[in-house]
Amino acid sequence: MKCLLLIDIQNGFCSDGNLAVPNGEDIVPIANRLIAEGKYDLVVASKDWHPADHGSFASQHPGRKPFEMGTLSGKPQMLWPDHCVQGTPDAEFHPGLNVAGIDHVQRKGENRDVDSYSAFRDNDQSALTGLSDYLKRAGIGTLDICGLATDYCVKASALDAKAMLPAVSVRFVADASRGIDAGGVEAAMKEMAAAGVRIITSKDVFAGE
Ligand code: VGL
Ligand code: ZN
Repeated sequence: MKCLLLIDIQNGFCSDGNLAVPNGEDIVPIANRLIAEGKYDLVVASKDWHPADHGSFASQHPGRKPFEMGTLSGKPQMLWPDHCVQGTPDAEFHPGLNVAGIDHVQRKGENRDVDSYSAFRDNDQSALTGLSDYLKRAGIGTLDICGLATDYCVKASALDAKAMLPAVSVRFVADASRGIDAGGVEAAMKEMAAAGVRIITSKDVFAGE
């Protein structure tokens, strides 16, 4: 069983989004090709899905600006612009994404007191989203992960997949992903590789690897 996990391919992380990832929308046609031609048994997509008063938003910390470090529930927290607020266009999937090809949507980031980069669990590693049980029940053997942003939610999801699904082969599809910061992307790739995540491209998938 092969599963494709698309991370946060939402308007908020594309150009004109509230937390735009440079050229984020460039991955949409690649994601669509993966959905259509990647021979996946299961396609799952996550959505960053924040309440309007989420504690990761700089707007909730008087005097603080986006992209400054702050604290949330006593832990260091990057303060973000308001993004992916539940029910707003910013939180919708990119309009070019083939949503009909998605079997299951996993929301995350709904608790205002903790951020949730990973599609599997909150950043404090306590509350689970339910995705690991869902994938275990589905009996998957290979999990290919891509999306936005490589240096935050994609990395966190890939590392959690390795930690929480030890029997599953986890791969990061590099050309189907974009990051917020170039240095952060390089560091994220090293961290994923060190944890046993295989770095591949969509070409490898189409070649049947
Ligand atoms: C993300 C920062 C804040 C992401 C989500 O999807 O990578 N990054 N919320
Ligand atoms: Zn977020």
